[in-house]
Formats: sequence, C-alpha cells, structure tokens
Amino acid sequence: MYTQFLSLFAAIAAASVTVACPGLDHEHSLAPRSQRGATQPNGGKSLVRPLTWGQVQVLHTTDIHGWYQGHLKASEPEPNYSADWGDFASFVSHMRKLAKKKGADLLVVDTGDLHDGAGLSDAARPVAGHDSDNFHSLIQYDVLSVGNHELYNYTIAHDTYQYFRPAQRKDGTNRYLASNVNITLPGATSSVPMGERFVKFKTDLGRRVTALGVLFDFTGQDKNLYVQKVDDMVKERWFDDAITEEPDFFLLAGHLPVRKDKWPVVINAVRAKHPDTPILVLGGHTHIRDCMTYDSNAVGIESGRYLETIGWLAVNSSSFHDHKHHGHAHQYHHRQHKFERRDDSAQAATSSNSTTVTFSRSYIDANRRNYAIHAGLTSTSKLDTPTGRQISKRLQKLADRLNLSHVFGVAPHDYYLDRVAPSDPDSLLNLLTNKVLPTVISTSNPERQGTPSIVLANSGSQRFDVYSGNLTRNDQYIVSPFLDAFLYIKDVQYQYAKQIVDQLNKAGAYRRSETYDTDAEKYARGEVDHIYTAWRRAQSVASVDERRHLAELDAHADAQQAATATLGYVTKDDCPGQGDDTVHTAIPYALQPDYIQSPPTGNLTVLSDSSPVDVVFVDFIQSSVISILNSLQKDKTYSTADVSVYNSLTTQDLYPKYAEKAWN
Ligand SMILES: *[C@@H]1O[C@H](CO)[C@@H](O)[C@H](O)[C@H]1NC(C)=O
Ligand SMILES: *[C@@H]1O[C@H](CO)[C@@H](O)[C@H](O)[C@H]1NC(C)=O
Ligand SMILES: *[C@@H]1O[C@H](CO)[C@@H](O)[C@H](O)[C@H]1NC(C)=O
Ligand SMILES: *[C@@H]1O[C@H](CO)[C@@H](O)[C@H](O)[C@H]1NC(C)=O
Ligand SMILES: *[C@@H]1O[C@H](CO)[C@@H](O)[C@H](O)[C@H]1NC(C)=O
Ligand SMILES: *[C@@H]1O[C@H](CO)[C@@H](O)[C@H](O)[C@H]1NC(C)=O
Ligand SMILES: *[C@@H]1O[C@H](CO)[C@@H](O)[C@H](O)[C@H]1NC(C)=O
Ligand SMILES: CC(=O)N[C@H]1CO[C@H](CO)[C@@H](O)[C@@H]1O
Ligand SMILES: [Zn+2]
Ligand SMILES: [Zn+2]
Repeated sequence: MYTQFLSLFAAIAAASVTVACPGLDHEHSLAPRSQRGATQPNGGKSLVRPLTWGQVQVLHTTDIHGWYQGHLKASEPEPNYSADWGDFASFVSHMRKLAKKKGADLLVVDTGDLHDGAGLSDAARPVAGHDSDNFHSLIQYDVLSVGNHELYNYTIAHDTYQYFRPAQRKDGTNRYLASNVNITLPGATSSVPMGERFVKFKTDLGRRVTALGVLFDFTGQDKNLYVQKVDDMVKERWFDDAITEEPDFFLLAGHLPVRKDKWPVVINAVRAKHPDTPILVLGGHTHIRDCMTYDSNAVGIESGRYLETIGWLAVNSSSFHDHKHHGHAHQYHHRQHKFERRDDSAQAATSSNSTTVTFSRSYIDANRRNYAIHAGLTSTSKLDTPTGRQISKRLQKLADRLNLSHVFGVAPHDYYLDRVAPSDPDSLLNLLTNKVLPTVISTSNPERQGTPSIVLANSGSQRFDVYSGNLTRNDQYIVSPFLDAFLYIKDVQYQYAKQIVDQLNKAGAYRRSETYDTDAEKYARGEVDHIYTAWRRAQSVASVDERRHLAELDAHADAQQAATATLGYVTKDDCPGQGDDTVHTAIPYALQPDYIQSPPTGNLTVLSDSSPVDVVFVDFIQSSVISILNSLQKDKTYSTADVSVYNSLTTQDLYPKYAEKAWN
C-alpha cells in the first residue's frame, strides 16, 4: 500500500516540479501590480494591507499540526483560514513567479511540528503523519527544520527520517535541517543526525545562504532520540566550521519562539565572527504571531499555527548585490555547494562594517482571497495552478479514505474553548462539565450503575472550539485529540470528593501536567499553551480598551472600521508597523479553570456529605487526586491500590459518543 501511495505522490511531485519550473517566468497571465484589487474576490479587500517586498523574502509556515485541509467550518473566524494545501501550493507558485519578475529572491521555509492536531495526519495508519508528510513534500521548500512533535514517538520520528527527510532535496542539497537532533536507527549502536546540521546554498539570484535548523532545549523526546542543548550546539566544531565562511545572509530556521528562548545564543555565536552580516530568523513552537529585532541587522518572525498564518519576511541590505538592473535569467539553477568568492561590492560593504538592513514582516491570513491579492491576481479564480488543484483533490481523497467527514451528530451552535466565560451557554467547558461528562462517562460503568459519581477532567484535554454543524471524525482529532483513560476511586465521602476540583485548581496545577514541577521543566517538555493563551488574552484586553477609547473620542470613522472588521488576530509585536495583513477585531478571551468537575450523577435521592461517591478522573492526574484526598481527610490513607479502571473510553471518545447520543 505504501509503495502504491508513494508512486502516486511521486507523480504529483513530478507535476509540481514542471509547473514551478523556473523557465516559465514572465508569464502574461500575471496582472501588473497596479491592477491589484481591480476586482474584490470574496468581499471587501479594503481591509487587506499589501506586502512590502525587498531584495530577499521568505514565506514561512510553522506548526501546521496536520491542518493541510485548511479550516473547514463556517463560523467566524474559520473562513479566514480556509485555504488548503493545494491553494498554498498555487500561492507559492505565483509568488515565485512574481519574485522572478521583480528580480527578487523568494525562499519558502518551514519550522516543524507537522502533525498532532487534525485528522488528516493523526487518523492515518499504520504511521500517523506519514501521508500528510507526503503532501507537505509536494511543495518544494528551500529550508525545513524539525519540531518537537516529530520526536514524541520513535516510530514517527523514524518515519520522518526515512521518508520525509530524503524528499527535501533541492538543487543538489538536502534542506531538512536538524542542527541539534540525533536519532539511533533500528539495530544501530550509535546515533546519526536527524537531518543536515546546516546547509549552504545559493538563491535563484545567486545570493549565498548559510542555513541552520535548531530545536529548543526539548526533553520530552522518545527513546533513541537525542536533543543537544543550544548552548552546547554552538560549541561544536561543525558549527564553528559552518559559520566561519561569510554568506550574503544567515538563515536561522528553528523550532523555538523568537523571544525568550535561545536564539540570542546562536546569533551571538554568529556575530562573534560576522558583526553585521544580515541574519534572518524563522521561529515557531508557541503558535503565536511575533517579531523581534536582535540587532540592527538581525530580525526574526514566528508565524502562528494550524495553517492559519503564512509569515512574510522581506529584507533589503546594502550588502546585497542588487540584481534588478542586471540580467538574471541565466542565474537560476545553481548547483554549487560551496560559495565562490564574494563580489567586490559586498566585500567593501562588510569590511567597512556599515551594512544597513531594512526589513518588513506580514502575517498573511491563509485564505484564497488574500493569496490572490498578494500574488497580484485580479481574481481568486486565477489562483489555481494545475498542481494546486490536483493537491486539493488528492487531499479530499485521503480525507475520504480516512473517513474524516463521517458525521457523529450536528452541533446546535458554537461552543468556545476560551472566547466566553465557563458559565456561558456557549462555553465548551460548560458543555463538557454539565453535558458531555455526565452523559458519556458517568453512565459508562454498568457495575456502578446508580452509585453517585463525579468526573474530574483537565481543561487542557480540550484543544479547539466545537463549531455549529456537523461534528465529524476530523473534529474528534481537532477538539479532543488526547488518549487519556478514565480511572476511579470508589466510595469516597461526598464532602471530600466535592473539594478535589478546587484543590486541583488552587495547587496552581497546570494543564496536562501531573506533577507540581517547575515551569522550566514543563517548558522543556514542550508545554507552551499558556503562551498562546496569554497572547490571545492580551489582544482581547487591548481591543476592549481600544473600543472604549474610540467610543469616548466618538471617532466615528475608526469606530466604523472596527465595527466592520471581523474577528481574528490583532498582533502587537516588537517590530515597526502593522504585521497582520488583514484588519481584525480581536477574538474575545475569557479566563478558564485548569480543572473541571461534573455535577454528581446517579441515584441522588439520599446524597449527603457522608454519602459514598465514585470519584472518576483522567489518568494523568492520579497522583494529584490521591495526595489531595489524603490531605483533605485522615480516616483513610489512599494509594494507587484504591484506583481502578472505570471504563474503556478515552478523552478522544467524548464528543463522538456525546454527539451520537445528544446531537442526532
Ligand atoms: C527595499 O527597497 C525598495 C527600493 O527602495 C523599497 O521599495 C522597498 O520597500 C524596500 N523593502 C524593504 C523590506 O525594506
Ligand atoms: C473572514 O471571516 C468573516 C466572518 O466569518 C467572513 O465574513 C469573511 O468573508 C472572511 N474573509 C475571508 C477572506 O474569508
Ligand atoms: C507511535 O506511533 C505509531 C504510529 O502512528 C503508533 O502505532 C503507536 O501507537 C504510537 N505509540 C504511542 C506510544 O503512542
Ligand atoms: C550525533 O551524531 C553524531 C554523528 O553520528 C555524533 O558524532 C554525535 O556524538 C551524536 N550526538 C549525540 C548527542 O548523540
Ligand atoms: C466511518 O466511521 C464511522 C464511525 O467510526 C463508522 O460508523 C463508519 O462505518 C465508517 N465509514 C466507513 C466508510 O468506514
Ligand atoms: C453535514 O453532513 C451531511 C451528511 O451527514 C452532509 O450531507 C452535509 O453536506 C454536511 N454539511 C456540511 C456543511 O458539510
Ligand atoms: C435511590 O436510592 C433510594 C435510597 O436508597 C432508593 O429508595 C431508590 O429506589 C433509588 N432509586 C433508584 C432509581 O434506584
Ligand atoms: C550596524 C552594525 O551592526 N554594526 C556593528 C559593527 O561592528 C560592531 C562590533 O565590531 C558592532 O558592535 C556593531 O553593532
Ligand atoms: Zn506546535
Ligand atoms: Zn512545538
């Protein structure tokens, strides 16, 4: 089956190369830039800010987590992220042509976390992520780097190494980078790098690039995988050798956020040798849109998550030879792995240490309208390339094969993970607490039928909103993807049982974390949800302040624009100007508890404080529940011996089972 599938992909990949062939530039099908917006595909384009181009630009994806089908729901803001991988392939193809036409360089970079988060990757068998990785490879990237989600499971890491990595070749070099990650292959006694440590290549216009692919100091990897600390990586001999030669610019790709992590360690190491060579950083992992300048010639962006955001980083440098006014058609297709001597003008700029760099970044909402506008097309219908169309079709076929559009039930309205307070009827946690857990879990153990029970769960088990309409198998992987089992302790006095949830929340316990260890340890294992939610919360607070301010000023025009703006990200980062390509109103954010408890269910006619109840809970909070019970009462010392398996369900079964019962 694999072979069959691979040859199918090989055929599409070949088609993709033909379509993206550099020989086909200067096509008349491209409208001149001045005509942009002559028509307005899919409604108002007035709220879309144009991209600023430079001599070199990067299109950046990160943390796609299996969302290759794009966002499929009709509820706000999902249509704004509705472009699929085929649409993105078409966009990349148009942008590469546009770059050529402008005499500029365009690189396409991805910084990891390819799966875990949507059905297309996670429902696949025998190896989750294998088929979606093949789709990723259909767009020829210039640089890719490994994410922590490639490393939680050895089978998946090995599949990535064996199948995904070899597919990332371009112009004679492999572009899959793993500067500080090793893997021990089956049967081997020592490890090998999971990808290239670094790569040196030339852009279409002959600019020399030295690229690295760094992972944060991750500690949550499976056996036979090794992550070297960034501080140690920069002391490696290969690292020193790789950065010694001066390129036109360094491209530091990596799965770590652009702020509050180890990028300065890498940048300082480069700067020790090259005080003003331009450095472009492409980061990821915390799922936010962000931009940082490290010094006047080093800048980094992070480009969100889930195929919602395509990052854009454009750079001009006085050290770049400008190709605009020189013939360039003959300069495509460089196969050299080693650089030639710098040209004289660049040499002069560097030795005088007076390189000036200017840059511009944008966060593109991943939809067909915005792709068409940025590609300078006069209408969305001009976006599709044959390859793009074919990819979309194949995606649908894979989704069908994985049964992803199977409907469990029809949600009557939207349920939000964190847009409304947990007491709101539209709250997902409200639904989980008062409907899903009592309906699906409390009734699931025939031996305990009638015995009153409460169910404890962590809000971190919920990953995404449930939107009005069909709840599908795909949503099962999106909303509640984890496989936590349900355990229970029987006959706990109700007066103690009902206090556990407050104690869990008070203990400052963290989402999806069992032990009360430090923030640093959780961060090292890859837990960064709190950074994304803090980002969302800040936008929401700022937006409320802004609306109040506008109301006070009675700033009619601005208020009107704010009123017409739809919900989405409103990014404030540390770079000049506006980053978001689309003007939005921030999605509201409401604080949510870390843990929730369902109301007691069963025969409640005689429920009193001293009644025995079953305490049911998700498996990974077992030790917390035991220690809290022992602190609440002294009649009995609880231990793991008191814990039994409650049913055969996992958290991934919650919504399918509920929808089948309640939404059919
Ligand atoms: C690069 O320079 C050109 C020409 O001056 C300018 O139009 C463009 O906006 C600049 N781009 C950036 C990213 O600085
Ligand atoms: C963005 O979402 C809003 C609300 O759902 C919708 O009206 C608008 O058309 C969307 N924009 C695009 C480009 O899809
Ligand atoms: C690791 O991934 C493989 C392939 O998807 C899967 O069969 C296996 O169950 C996973 N292992 C764990 C511990 O999740
Ligand atoms: C990674 O692999 C390289 C090449 O086999 C080896 O020299 C190095 O010691 C390995 N690093 C770790 C941390 O295992
Ligand atoms: C799709 O999945 C559902 C739920 O697991 C199942 O009932 C149905 O038979 C499946 N359909 C196909 C075509 O596999
Ligand atoms: C919902 O599912 C039904 C099949 O059960 C399908 O006919 C319908 O088109 C789906 N609706 C949407 C909006 O996808
Ligand atoms: C509930 O418990 C009471 C008291 O033990 C008992 O009388 C009653 O029959 C029970 N009801 C059900 C439905 O089992
Ligand atoms: C513009 C710029 O980055 N200038 C650098 C020149 O070199 C010195 C050190 O030699 C740096 O401190 C400057 O930042
Ligand atoms: Zn991620
Ligand atoms: Zn990550």
